[in-house]
Amino acid sequence: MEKDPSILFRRAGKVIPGGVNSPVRAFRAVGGEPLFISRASGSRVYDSRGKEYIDYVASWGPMILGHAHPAVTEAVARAAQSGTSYGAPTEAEIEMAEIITGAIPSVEKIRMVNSGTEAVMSAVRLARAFTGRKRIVKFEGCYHGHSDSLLAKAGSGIATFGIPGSPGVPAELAALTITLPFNDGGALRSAFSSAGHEIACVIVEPVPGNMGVVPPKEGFLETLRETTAAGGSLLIFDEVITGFRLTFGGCQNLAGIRPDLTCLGKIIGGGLPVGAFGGKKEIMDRLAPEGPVYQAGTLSGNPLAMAAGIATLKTLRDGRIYPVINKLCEELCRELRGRFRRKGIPVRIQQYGSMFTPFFTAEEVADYQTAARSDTGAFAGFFREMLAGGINLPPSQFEASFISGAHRDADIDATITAADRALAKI
Ligand code: KE4
Repeated sequence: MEKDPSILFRRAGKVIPGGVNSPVRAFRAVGGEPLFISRASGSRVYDSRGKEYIDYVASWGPMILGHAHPAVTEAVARAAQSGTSYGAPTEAEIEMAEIITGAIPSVEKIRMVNSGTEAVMSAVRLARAFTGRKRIVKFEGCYHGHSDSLLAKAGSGIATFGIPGSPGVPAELAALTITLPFNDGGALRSAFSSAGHEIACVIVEPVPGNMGVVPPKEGFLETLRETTAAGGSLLIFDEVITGFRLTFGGCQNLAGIRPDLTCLGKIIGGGLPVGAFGGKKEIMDRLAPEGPVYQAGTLSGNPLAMAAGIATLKTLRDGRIYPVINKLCEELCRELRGRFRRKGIPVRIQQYGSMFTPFFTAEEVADYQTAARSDTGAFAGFFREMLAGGINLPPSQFEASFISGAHRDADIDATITAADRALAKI
């Protein structure tokens, strides 16, 4: 039955802050009211009025196979027949851990949690315990979830709303987070020359999606690895987005870099709530009950989430999807670049594998300062016209769009047609 999204949004606003359970969904940065999605299948989502959209949000990354993939939905339905949670170890958790440790060589042991935030929060605590140091380094525009130490100059919703940090985070704690410009190896080296002995870890999105897609410059990730190793700090790759997005493993597999700890989420849960953090045995074995570093979770390794994640990873495992979705992404980005160029609109479409972002700026976006100089008003206008044309893009300049295995040439063609119409109007 069709439902008016405005009525739903007003009803939601009475009982949910901002009417949403995650801020960036509220369309505040692009104007208008959010869609209320009633169902999704393949490359499409359907709103509460039944209107169909080609989807590039992909639930912010997890839906690499497309929505309602039968392997995933059948696995979840099957698992649910045996119950939904036990609070005890299950074989499925072993299988998940074996798949991930088999795919990412730097991950010798892994702990399942329920979100990317939890994965990062736990990995940072573990790094502080393992090194006995307090300070952490992150990069401006990278988003690592909403745990207190990581909200400084973050990307995603923090960048979208221009929130400098977040009220409620004690200044004493925020002061322990050093924020540096992404792609600036020199800034990292000087931070280490002045405070290296205090730095527990450096955390980075190896290919940031949370300031929009910003590829790492040649040698940057290597500098992080060399500098942390020399300084006795841990290198944490936050691969919540990039894990199993760019290859069957982490972005680290492609970069040939072995971080000390890796955070995962999104794709490994197949759309159900999952996060994970893993790394070297000698570090991971400091975790309770093996070691003294406490970390826990009622629903960690939940049977339904494991079923969805294992079904997703088994479907990805032969690796055949990656060249296909990367090629579709290249084609879409190439066509869009041509359209904007012919209209004389300065847009920089940055792509990495099957993720992309149209930045409304003429300059190369190499860090958050350049991303922030984009014309977010022009992005919002383009977003609204594309939505009207049946294309569901992420409602923020500082996010990534994703191609799934369910997208076809026809979806790309329809997206280009919608872009032609949108450009005629903005
Ligand atoms: P969650 O706690 O939202 O599961 O994961 C936090 C996180 C950690 N690391 C990276 C690299 C991430 O991208 C995220 C979450 N991503 C955002 C979108 N870019 C989640 C969307 C939202 O906040 O609604």
